[in-house]
Amino acid sequence: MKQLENKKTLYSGVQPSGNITIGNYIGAIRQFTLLSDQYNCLFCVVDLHALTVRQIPAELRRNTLELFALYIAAGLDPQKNIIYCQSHVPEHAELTWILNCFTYMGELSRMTQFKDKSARNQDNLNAGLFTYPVLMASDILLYQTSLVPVGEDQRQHLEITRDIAERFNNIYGNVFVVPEAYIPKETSKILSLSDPLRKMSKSEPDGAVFLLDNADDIRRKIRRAVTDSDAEIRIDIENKPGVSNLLQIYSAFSGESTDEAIGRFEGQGYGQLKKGVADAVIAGVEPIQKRYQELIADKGMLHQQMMNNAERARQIAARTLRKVYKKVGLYQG
Ligand code: ATP
Ligand code: LTN
Repeated sequence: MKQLENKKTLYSGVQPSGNITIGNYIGAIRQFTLLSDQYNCLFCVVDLHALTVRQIPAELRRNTLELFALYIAAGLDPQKNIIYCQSHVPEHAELTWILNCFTYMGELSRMTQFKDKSARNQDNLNAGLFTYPVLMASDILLYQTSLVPVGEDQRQHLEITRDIAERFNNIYGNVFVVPEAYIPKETSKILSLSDPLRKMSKSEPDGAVFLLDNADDIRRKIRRAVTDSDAEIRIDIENKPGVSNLLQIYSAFSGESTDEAIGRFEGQGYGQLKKGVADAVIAGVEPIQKRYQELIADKGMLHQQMMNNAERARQIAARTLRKVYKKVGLYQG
């Protein structure tokens, strides 16, 4: 127990905004499982973030429980780690208000995710989309987090989180731990199979393989993946993004390095490469799918675990929020 307390804190979150892709798995959830023994970990289903894009209520509720089950199915233990739902811990929204007052309009307008998402949601350019990174900073800072494993697309959000934490600490003393991003190069950006110039994304199902897809769908999607015409198997993100992406997916699921993968498939043509990738993905997702089906069959148990974990998260979050309220001068009696 003592040793557990000495570990640093790791925090990450995934939005329940749709089905989880193998990009989310390789870039995020799988990294969590690889790191979880070395840290005190919190993994969040960030449902408040998902609201920045219009959601169908029944689907959001379903996706929330499914993502919770998937975290566990992927190998994260809800007893050792704290796996919980963001809206169950009201301190996230409360700290967000305070930190909004320490974040500049200018820095938020430079966020590329805001620019991308607002271009794609012209009919719903809401203020939540703009202050999304402040809610994310609150998630991270509430738990005195040292390490945040995320995909490349979140690098800028980690930088603004650090800036907000440092700005606050400079005024009020050391209130927040300033977190580091953990973004391993090879797994941080899995590309769309239909357009390998864009990242694979759960809100863009075209070009995405989902973690719960059946074997036939996985084979079909990978067989159709866009490649190029020179038939050479090597990593070259600039000139051969499609083939490089397939090699990276293969490597993540098979456990072989990309060099070993190149050795294995060299000279065999893209058809064989795609078959090998599909086999590796299917073998990798199969045990997760099996465990997931068992878990989702007992919703009562999942619900209970979710509530217990929210309580554990809340105790930590409340401590930080109390300190922040005091420091900024809110009358606490
Ligand atoms: P949305 O399409 O709703 O924005 P998303 O697929 O981008 O969703 P998020 O919930 O925003 O997924 O991200 C969850 C985690 O997965 C984050 O750490 C993010 O960086 C990572 N991630 C998302 N897409 C990829 C990808 N294509 N490759 C690697 N990591 C990714
Ligand atoms: N914004 C992230 C999800 C997210 C997150 C977090 C990740 C919300 N809060 C805290 C790490 C830590 C995304 O869109 N992928």
